[in-house]
Amino acid sequence: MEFLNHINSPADLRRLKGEDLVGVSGEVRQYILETMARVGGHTGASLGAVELAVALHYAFDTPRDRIVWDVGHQAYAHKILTGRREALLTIKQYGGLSGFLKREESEFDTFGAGHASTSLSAALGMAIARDRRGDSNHVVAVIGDASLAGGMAMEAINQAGHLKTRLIVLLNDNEMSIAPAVGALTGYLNRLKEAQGYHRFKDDVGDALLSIPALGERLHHAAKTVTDAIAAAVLPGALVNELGFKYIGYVDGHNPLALVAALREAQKIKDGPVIVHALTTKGKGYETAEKNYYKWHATGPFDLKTGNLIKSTPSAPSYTSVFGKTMCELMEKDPRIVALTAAMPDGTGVDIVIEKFPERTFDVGIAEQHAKPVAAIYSTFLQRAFDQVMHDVCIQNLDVTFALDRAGIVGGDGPTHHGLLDIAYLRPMPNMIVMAPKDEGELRDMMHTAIQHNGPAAIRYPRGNGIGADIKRDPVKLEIGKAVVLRDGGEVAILAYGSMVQPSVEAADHLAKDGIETCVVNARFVKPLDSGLILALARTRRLIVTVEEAYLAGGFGSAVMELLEENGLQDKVKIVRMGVPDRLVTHGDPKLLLAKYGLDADGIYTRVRESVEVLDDKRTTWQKVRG
Ligand SMILES: Cc1ncc(C[n+]2csc(CCOP(=O)(O)OP(=O)(O)O)c2C)c(N)n1
Repeated sequence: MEFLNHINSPADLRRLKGEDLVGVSGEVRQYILETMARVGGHTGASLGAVELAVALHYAFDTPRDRIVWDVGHQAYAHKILTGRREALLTIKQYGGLSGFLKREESEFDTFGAGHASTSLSAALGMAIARDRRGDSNHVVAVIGDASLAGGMAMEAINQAGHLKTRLIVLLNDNEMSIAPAVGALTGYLNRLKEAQGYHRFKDDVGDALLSIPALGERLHHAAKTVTDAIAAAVLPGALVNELGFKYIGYVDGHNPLALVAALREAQKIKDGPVIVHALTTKGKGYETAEKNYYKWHATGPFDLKTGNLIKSTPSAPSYTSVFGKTMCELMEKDPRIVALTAAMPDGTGVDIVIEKFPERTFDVGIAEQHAKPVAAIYSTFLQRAFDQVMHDVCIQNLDVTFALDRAGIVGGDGPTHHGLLDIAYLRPMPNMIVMAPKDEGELRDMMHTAIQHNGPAAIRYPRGNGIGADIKRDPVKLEIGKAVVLRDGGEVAILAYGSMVQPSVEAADHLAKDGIETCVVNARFVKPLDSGLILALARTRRLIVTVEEAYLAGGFGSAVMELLEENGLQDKVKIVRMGVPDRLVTHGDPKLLLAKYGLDADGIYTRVRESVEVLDDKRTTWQKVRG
């Protein structure tokens, strides 16, 4: 690595000659490929943004100039150029680099990310702060075409144009989200590319773009010779013009010199925001990834020579695939059902539904805020639709099912992607039913139940594979608000929710061997709770342990405590709540993270044992006092 070995910060990059940038980009691309082949990650997205990162750190004085990446999944080249080259091998692993952007990780990560469409608001805020300070640094937001269509990004565009704030937006346009990008804005961007004027611009001055330095002057000269409304590489497009943005484009997003030239032109614009429109190819430079851009957005490890993914064969199907197949079955039986996804058809299992029912399946783009009625959305992404769930669905008691994939600890994607809040944000909403299956068979039952139910319902299920339950049998309608006692006896009751049922059963087996008999309940519903059963347990047991893979605050255990308090039983029984405490959960192997919070069979066993011992000690002391 002729160049990379000597680039430990963007300042090193900026010492190189412009013509070296092609070589640097080649090395960065190769490095990403070799590393991703070993550890996996957002391979295709990051390959597509190599030259963007190189050009940005070359053209701007980072970190004084601030680059704000949207989502951050495409920023591996940025990580490599900002002193994290070696560490890239640890990406998404416990204790290693974050898969997205993180302010604690680097001064070059100006804004933490993970969710889409936030960069423009953040960058606009930074630009306004700069102006108030009387500073002169640049602020650049880098955003993909799909994320640009997200509501938050649109809101920021509206505000930036209105304020005329000096701000640069680098649009990474590859016509893709994870799946092909959808929506009117995508159509607009495509028309922009097809417009005659822009082609003329490209033909007439394209070569000039490559010849830096002194590019600006040549461009001005060339532009004067173009007869239509193209002025000095600042081209007002219909949308951007109306909204107060200048437009520079389009630029070949894999030509670092052209990009540097365009970014330097953008730096000269002082009187308002400007969009630099770069055309890129997802998976650029790796044939398999370019061809299968959809699958290669993110990958596991792969064989660099063949491009074959290295996959272990799972023992049971994933919850996601059980969801997708069950949706198809349910939609076959009931023509009223439609499926929705927000830019995640394959991640949520809706991809097979689209194939079978193209007319009844809708990809709404990265717009979680307006999806209805069986809406398959990751738990973490539904967070941004809180008000829409309440206002648009619960208040009107609409018949909408929310299928919350990736609920709980998700692993490598870390704190932005863990789905730990859904119980807390859904539980207070009137009319909402909230449930979680103990296994993939029960997921099918719950989908069937939610669809039969009139009114809003949410089902949360974890990332990854099921436990090998029977998914052949027909799904059955469950009684809403009814829990199931899986094992009875003893003075202790473990109330487990969703993914925590299985480890609780294992813990109970282990406890029984120690002579501690426990009752284990599959709660099924956190709303409505099975109050009859829980109150009866509170009256007859010494200890109730609630277990959930979610934040404790506002979660399942909280719901149980509220129920006891409402019924005056809060002092009757000792309650221990197990779940995730009030702190950010890092990225890493989910098993390891769950174990860290005691949320596995061993952890549950230990906690119950300790709690029983404390109670026994108290009992002994009390008996001694009584004499
Ligand atoms: C709110 C939210 N919804 C969904 C996602 C999942 N997601 C990650 S990257 C991505 C595609 C983004 O597309 P684009 O902005 O065009 O960037 P590209 O990957 O094509 O470079 C999606 C949908 C997310 N990160 N945040």
